Amino acid sequence: MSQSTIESILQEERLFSPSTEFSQTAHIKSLEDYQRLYQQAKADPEKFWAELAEQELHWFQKWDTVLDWQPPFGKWFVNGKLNISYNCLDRHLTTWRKNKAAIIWEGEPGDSRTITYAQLHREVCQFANVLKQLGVKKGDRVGVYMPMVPEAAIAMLACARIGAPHSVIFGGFSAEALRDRLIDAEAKVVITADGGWRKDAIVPLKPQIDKALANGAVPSVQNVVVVKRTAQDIHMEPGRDNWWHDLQQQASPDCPAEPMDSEDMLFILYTSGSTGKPKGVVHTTGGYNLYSHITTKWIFDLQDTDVYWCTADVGWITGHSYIVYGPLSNGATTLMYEGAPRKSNPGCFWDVVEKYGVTIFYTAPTAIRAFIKMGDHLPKARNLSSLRLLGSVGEPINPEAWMWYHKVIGGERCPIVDTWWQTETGGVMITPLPGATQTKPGSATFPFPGIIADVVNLDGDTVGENEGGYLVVRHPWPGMLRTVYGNPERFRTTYWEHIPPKDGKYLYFAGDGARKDNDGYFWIMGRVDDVLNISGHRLGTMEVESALVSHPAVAEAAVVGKPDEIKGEEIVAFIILEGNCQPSEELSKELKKHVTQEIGAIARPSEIRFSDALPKTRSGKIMRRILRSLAAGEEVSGDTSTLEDKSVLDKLRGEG
Ligand code: 7RM
Repeated sequence: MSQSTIESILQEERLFSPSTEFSQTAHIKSLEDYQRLYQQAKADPEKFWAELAEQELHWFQKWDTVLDWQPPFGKWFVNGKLNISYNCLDRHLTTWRKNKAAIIWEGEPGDSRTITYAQLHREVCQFANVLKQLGVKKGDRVGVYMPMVPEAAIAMLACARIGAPHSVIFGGFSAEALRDRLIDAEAKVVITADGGWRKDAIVPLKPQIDKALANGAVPSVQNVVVVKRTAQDIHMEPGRDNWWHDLQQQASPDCPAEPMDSEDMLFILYTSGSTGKPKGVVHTTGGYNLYSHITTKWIFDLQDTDVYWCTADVGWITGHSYIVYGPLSNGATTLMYEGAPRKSNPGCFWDVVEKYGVTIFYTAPTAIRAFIKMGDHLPKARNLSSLRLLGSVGEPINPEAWMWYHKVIGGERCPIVDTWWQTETGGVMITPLPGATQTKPGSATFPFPGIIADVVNLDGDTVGENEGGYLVVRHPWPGMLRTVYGNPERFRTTYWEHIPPKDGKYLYFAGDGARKDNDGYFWIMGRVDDVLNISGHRLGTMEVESALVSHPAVAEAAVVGKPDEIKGEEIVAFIILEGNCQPSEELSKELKKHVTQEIGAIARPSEIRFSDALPKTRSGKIMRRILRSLAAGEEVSGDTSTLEDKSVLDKLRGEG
């Protein structure tokens, strides 16, 4: 976060109350209601979650223990049996929602489709049978590498229906990143499309799959299913590749949902950490179903008349919890949009809001800041009066962006929910409840009922009011990750032992810095580790550095984030070249392209700085703090006494 943002946040005293109108019909109607729920949950968390699980979900068989906590390993609703696809589909078919729109899809260029609950159920059952025919069994992992089309949600729900954990890989990831994830997950089948639409152009997806699977690099993969979306020529490998529509047409629509154990794995989703390769975050069936369901219901105040739109991609956790599972489990209408604002159509988001009468809109601060720059005339030329609630996610929202969102998009009548959470938490953890919470621009406000969040020092002790510290959670919750796929040690050390447990009490370490103000409001200050947040996308510095050093010209690389007005952060890479290589504009371009090939465009450095040394401690650690100051063009302040070679600083300044 930039210095000016921090200063404006520290001065923020404005308070915004939900309108009486909004509160009256909301699920949680007042601050007192919230506080009562919060206290009940705190006093007896197991009772609180058990009552909700009973009321909100359909169980084939009830659990016998609510929580089995063997820190840091937790099991929720032990021996309960359910299926999230049943909760998202079948149970709505016996109600009037049978013919309600489940998914409204707005595609590019100009395609659209509305799928009712009955139709979605049929498609999911058929595709579940397709997977079975391809030999996918309960427990087998399925990779999903798709554009934003309904088939992505259908594939996820079909996997869940037969108990095959999915691993969705964002369509913007390169063949290399895709291969790493498919290998780690040992995927048996991969679902993809020929291509997707991105800013008026076709992005090839199937060729990336071919590249990832070439030369038997992922031996576990036996079949690929390809949705025809963009219809360009692609290679189809005989005996391996199948067209979605061919298989789907022949499949029976009869496929009862498999009764899954609460703790059966529902999905793996890869996310970046500060060290090593991305981690496969594991979520399980019962706890995740409940947590994504109840957070969607209360935080977005879902009512049956709502048209709900979350602009995330299904390749991220926000898409999992708040495009697919949460909204569908609640029987809501969820909108999926394939497009993105672009020069040829900068007002496209507002066109979608107007076209479908969107009532709830959930997006990221980076998008809001881009909208501000595009100009108020775009939203002002559309009728946005259907909107009644706005949400923000992915990174801290600066008060200026919050105020613009409130005034220009929300017409000063829509509550804003600034939702803090992570891939690991499964659902939103710190957030306003829109009918109850008075909001302060830039603050995620209070923990969701049942979430015991705190700001602590490295000893695990609560820090004082307005003092910065580490954001932690003191009690397990149903949506929490259960492990890191194939690496329980990494799970333990990254999240639960970073702050050493005391007297058997384990704290979940989120990796974010935070502060609580005099009124108990949480202010999230950004990552405290080497995780970057580029336009709300999470990336590890190490990942980008490994990509850079895999280029033959690079001897050493150090990557830092530099504050950016729109993206939040952008990537600056400091590079030491191999002895026989010379810095050049051309090489700089080539290295950027290389990172795009190795990881994807989201990891492309915006700046390459060649150097002949890096600031290191005597023990050889790169001092990123110094590089961050240099990248931001700030004075290097603070302690530099551990710097091994002080002349490095002058050299680096000369380069900048
Ligand atoms: C949902 C998601 C998680 C990281 C997290 C934070 C940052 C997310 C907010 C936020 C401030 C917010 N999952 N973050 N939401 N920071 N205010 N409302 O983004 O796993 O991809 O990223 O994102 O640093 O640790 S994620």
